[in-house]
Amino acid sequence: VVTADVIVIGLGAMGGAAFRSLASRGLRVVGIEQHSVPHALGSSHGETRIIRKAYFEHPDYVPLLRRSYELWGDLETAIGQQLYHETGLLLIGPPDGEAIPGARLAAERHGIAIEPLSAADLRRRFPWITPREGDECLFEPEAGFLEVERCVEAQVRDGERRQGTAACGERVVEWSAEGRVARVVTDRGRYEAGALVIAGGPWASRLLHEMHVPLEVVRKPVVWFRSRPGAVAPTCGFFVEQEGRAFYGVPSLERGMTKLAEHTGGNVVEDADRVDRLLRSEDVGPLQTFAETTLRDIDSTPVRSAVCLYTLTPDRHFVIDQHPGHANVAVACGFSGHGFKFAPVVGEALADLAVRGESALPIGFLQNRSWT
Ligand code: PYC
Repeated sequence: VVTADVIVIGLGAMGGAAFRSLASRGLRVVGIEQHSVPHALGSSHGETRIIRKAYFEHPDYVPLLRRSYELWGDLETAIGQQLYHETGLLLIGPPDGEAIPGARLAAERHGIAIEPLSAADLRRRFPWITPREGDECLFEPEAGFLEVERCVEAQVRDGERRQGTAACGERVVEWSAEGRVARVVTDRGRYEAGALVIAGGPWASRLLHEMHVPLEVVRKPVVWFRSRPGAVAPTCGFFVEQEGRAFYGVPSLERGMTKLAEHTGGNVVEDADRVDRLLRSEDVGPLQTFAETTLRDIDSTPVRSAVCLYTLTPDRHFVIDQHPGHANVAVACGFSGHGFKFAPVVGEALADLAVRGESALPIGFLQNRSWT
């Protein structure tokens, strides 16, 4: 039996962050990952993830975002490399949609800089995007994107540098907790510790069935397109609501390329181990239509693609909590397609919950969730 102070199940974005946070507290931490670090089978791959602060989903996320920005910066300093690119973010949508009023509310409540842009401003500053008649537009300058795989990898490598042990290619068979002992059995070994963190991503339901969180995993294709020769390619991230759907894009690290995806919709995945990874015409069609109407200088031939997974809660808010039956087990799940940017602060909260049973971080609105 391998012993540790804390075991972390899952070394994706959230578990990897908890692993690093625990290791940086001088604790003996073992992280167990069924795949590799990083890998392309879950929710944290595809080159980039948007990060922003005028959080339309709910203003209560903003203090967590502020801490997350700090912690991403701390990780960049620790590894001596850039992970965050501050390109700014355009938010476009109807005035009575979810995104525009929600971002205004969060920005007002928390004093976040956002610039309303007129159609003329938009044409001048961002000529590559054409909003619909009647849409409003906000620009958030202190937003951008993170290099997703490099972030996942950096968290775990920095945790290892601080004496954490990562066990990759091991699948958890069962876990249990009793008093101040937590045990994990994998297909390759046995582990015992004082506390346990469970961050299973799209595999969370398998690990947390006693919690009865009604999680739904959906398949999310992301596709890279090139701008036409001589055209100005998108220079910043964008999130566009139209007709009850939402599309987003992020400039690729490869010049002239943009990643596009739909945030809404997605086919339900019954088994996260059996996901159709091939790009289908139904995946590309809505993105091409969006590009034809809104990003007219993009060539609609897909260049490359990936399939990611969202793990949705019914209200799309996260779960970050103690396990209801075990005080020394901390859990995080249901990041609902908008969690990556929070990874380091989620890791910090999970480490607090596992070790102390509480956290000073303002996560109350993501705890004791009820599903009736
Ligand atoms: O969290 O900003 C976000 C996001 C945009 C599209 C998908 N997630």
